[in-house]
Amino acid sequence: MSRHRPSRSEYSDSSSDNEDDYPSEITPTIEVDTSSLTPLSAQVISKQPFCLGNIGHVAHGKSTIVKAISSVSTVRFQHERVRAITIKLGYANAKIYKCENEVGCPRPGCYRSYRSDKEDSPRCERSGCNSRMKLVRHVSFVDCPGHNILMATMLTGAAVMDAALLLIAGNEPCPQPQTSEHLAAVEIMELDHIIILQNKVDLMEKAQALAHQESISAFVKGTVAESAPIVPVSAQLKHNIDAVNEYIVTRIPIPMRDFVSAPRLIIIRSFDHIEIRPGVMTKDSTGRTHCKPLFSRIVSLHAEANTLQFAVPGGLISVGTSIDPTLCIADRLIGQVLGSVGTLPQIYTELEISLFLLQRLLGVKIADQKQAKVTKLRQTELLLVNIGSACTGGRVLSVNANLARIQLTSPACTKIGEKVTLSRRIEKHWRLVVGRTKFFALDS
Ligand SMILES: Nc1nc2c(ncn2[C@@H]2O[C@H](COP(=O)(O)OP(=O)(O)OP(=O)(O)O)[C@@H](O)[C@H]2O)c(=O)[nH]1
Ligand SMILES: [Mg+2]
Ligand SMILES: [Zn+2]
Repeated sequence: MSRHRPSRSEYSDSSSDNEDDYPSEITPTIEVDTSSLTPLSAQVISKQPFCLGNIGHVAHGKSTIVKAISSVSTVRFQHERVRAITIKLGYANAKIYKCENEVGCPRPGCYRSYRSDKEDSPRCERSGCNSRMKLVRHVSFVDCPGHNILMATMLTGAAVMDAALLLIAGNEPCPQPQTSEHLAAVEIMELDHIIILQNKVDLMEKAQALAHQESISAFVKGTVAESAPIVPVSAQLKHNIDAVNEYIVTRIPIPMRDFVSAPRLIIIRSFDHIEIRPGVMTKDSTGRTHCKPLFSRIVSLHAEANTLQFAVPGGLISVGTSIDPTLCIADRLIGQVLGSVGTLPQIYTELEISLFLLQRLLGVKIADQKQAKVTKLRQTELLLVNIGSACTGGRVLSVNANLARIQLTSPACTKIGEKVTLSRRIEKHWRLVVGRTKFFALDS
């Protein structure tokens, strides 16, 4: 065993106690020439997508558009079905193809999308065209809940998005509260590739739809979405989905990926030994939190239905480990970070951040604009802190004009310079109050 490996007793594995019990045929060494990989390399695009967030106000059609593009329903839980709203982050992958018959199959009809288990060069389905279609994009939708009480969940999703589809229903005035709040959140995450979908146009007259489109343009002026295309669609009737696919291909650049750096989920070979931080957290009698990282090994890698021999950055990857399942139930590990043993960033309990208060509260409807002004952070105030994908409470220890020191309720594994959002409890629910924040110093 190498010196960097944890000792046997530190493993949290519930399965085999003896490493040598792993059958030899499932421990292949996978040769990957990382220097020649790109996100469009055949072996990458075919298996692994990049992340496209679906954001916007409740019931504006985020889940319906995911279904229209990917043929996958993100509604997985009984209580979501009953209430007909999204509660947890939904996931679905889709492959987007372009017909190679440029003359016979004009745009946007030459763009089509399918589930992610579709082969890489299927035949075009347009009658009379027998050409092959080329796989041009592979996307992983992160379908956010739009309900105003689920902002914390949306912020967790925002941490993994490479680009976003902002859904705005045409049958309601624009903007609705979570239209603004979600847009502000992705702006803080420095996401600048956004496509606006004006949904439910099947319910509108043309003149009405055009007037509504003007109200969208006015709303996004001066925001990161100012130059985003606004595509009229009916997610329900699957109208104009080919145009949405075309915009995804032509307007969203392939995220730049680093395939060669030292590992933190950069390259994970199957059966590597891994560490998860902060791991299991316990409080001692003095109230101090102790973290015990989890050690395990990878037993499988998947991107939705695709089994992966190796994983590169991009899209959502499910990593099968031999960790005791009771440590993972009820989403207990959400926000934790996985990487090779000994390579993960530090665990922090206190942050010092530079902050930029939002001028107005975005997530609520308040008739009186004065009330909607965001008041300054107060010492001892308890906030919701999202750092990367970690989400925890935070007590304000001190604050001045644009600096605050915050003590986290539970420690986070993160790095200096990571993006942070702060939300305040208003009328029982978390509302985004601080934008454009980065922390630059902290205590571990
Ligand atoms: N008429 C019409 N109805 C639509 C369209 N798209 C979605 N809907 C309906 O609008 C309702 C909400 O759609 P969802 O896709 O669940 O909305 P959502 O944005 O995912 O909602 P949350 O996740 O709860 O925020 C459903 O009843 C859909 O059938 C559309 O293009 N036209
Ligand atoms: Mg939904
Ligand atoms: Zn064709």
